[in-house]
Amino acid sequence: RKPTLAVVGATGAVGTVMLDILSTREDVYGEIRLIASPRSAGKKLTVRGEEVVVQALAPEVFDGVDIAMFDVPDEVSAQWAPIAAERGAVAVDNSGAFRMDPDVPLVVPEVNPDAALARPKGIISNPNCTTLSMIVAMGALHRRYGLSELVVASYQAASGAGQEGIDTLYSQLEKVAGNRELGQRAGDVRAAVGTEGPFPAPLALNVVPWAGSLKDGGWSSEELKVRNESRKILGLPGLKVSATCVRVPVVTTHSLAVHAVFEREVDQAEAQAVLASAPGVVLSDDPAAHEFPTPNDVVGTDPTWVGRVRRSLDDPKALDLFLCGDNLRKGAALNTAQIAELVATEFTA
Ligand code: 11C
Repeated sequence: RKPTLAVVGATGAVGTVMLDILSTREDVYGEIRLIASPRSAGKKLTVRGEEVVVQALAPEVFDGVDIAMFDVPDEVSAQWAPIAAERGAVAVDNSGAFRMDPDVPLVVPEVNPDAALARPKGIISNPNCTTLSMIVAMGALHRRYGLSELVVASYQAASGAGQEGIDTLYSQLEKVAGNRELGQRAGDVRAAVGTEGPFPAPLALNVVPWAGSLKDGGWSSEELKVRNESRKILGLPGLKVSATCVRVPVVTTHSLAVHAVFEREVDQAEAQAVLASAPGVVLSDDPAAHEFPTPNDVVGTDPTWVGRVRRSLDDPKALDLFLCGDNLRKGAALNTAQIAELVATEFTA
C-alpha cells in the first residue's frame, strides 16, 4: 500500500521547496497531510496539483500517518517528532534536535542508506545543509581513497537562516542598490542597512564569518555540526575536521572550499572521474573555459556540483576542491524526501 505522509512545517522556506519536490518526484504516497503552526492553519497550499488545507500541529494529526517529515525549528522537532513516532509514524527530522543521538541514524541516501533501517526511536535525522552540500561528493572520494582529514571554509547563503534570512538579504540589497559611495568607509554599509534580521553584521556588500551559536573555544555551532555530522555519516569517528563557516550575500545555494586529506595518494584526473560517475554529483571542472560551479548557476538543481579539483602541491594525498549545493533542496528538503522514499519502499515492497 502507499504510505500516508505528513509534512510538518509546510509553510516555511524548506516546506515550500518540499511541496515542489513532492509534486515533481515519483509519487509514492497515498494521502499527504500538510501541518503547520496554528497561525498558518486553514491556509490552502498546492501539492501534486491539488489544493490541501493546512492543519494545525496537534497529536491527532499523526493518527494514521506512516511517515512524518519535520521542517521546523529544533525545539518544535524535539517536542513533536517523538509524539509522531509514538503514534506510529516514522519521523524524518530536518532539525538539529536528534542528529547526534546514538539511537537516531543520520542519513544521506547516496552515502549510508542502510543506516535508515535501524531507528529504535522511530526517528531518522537529516543532516545540516552545510554538511549536506559536500558530503555526497566527499563520500564518493572516501570510498576511493579513504578520508582522514577535512579543512573546510563555507560560503553560506542567506536562506540557510530561513525566510527571515531571505527577506533580510533582499531588503538590505534594496537599501544599498545604486549607492556608489558605500563600501569605501568602515561601517558605512552597517549604517545604511541597520541591524534588523538574523545576521550579526550586514550581509549586503559584505561577508560574515558567523552562522549559528557560540560554542566552547570560539567555534560556532555550525562549524561543530560540519565536524560531528561528517564523522557520523561517514562512520569515521576519528576524522579530523576544521571548519570556518561564513555567510555570503547569496540567496540560496551553499558553497564550500574543501582541502581533503586521504590515506592513499590521489590523482587529479582519477578523482575527477570518481566525482563525475558518483550518483548525485556533477563535475563542472574546466577552468580554461570558465567552467566551475557558482551558486547562481546551481540554485534550483538537485545534485552536488564540484569543480576546481586539484591535487595539493604540497601533499600527494590531498585534494583541494570547490563545491556548490542548493541548501534548500539537497541541503534540506530533497535529502529529507529521499530518506522518506527509502522508508516508503518498506510499505510498498
Ligand atoms: C545555515 N546551515 O545555513 C544553517 C541552517 O542545523 O539545520 C540549518 C541549521 C540546521 O544557517
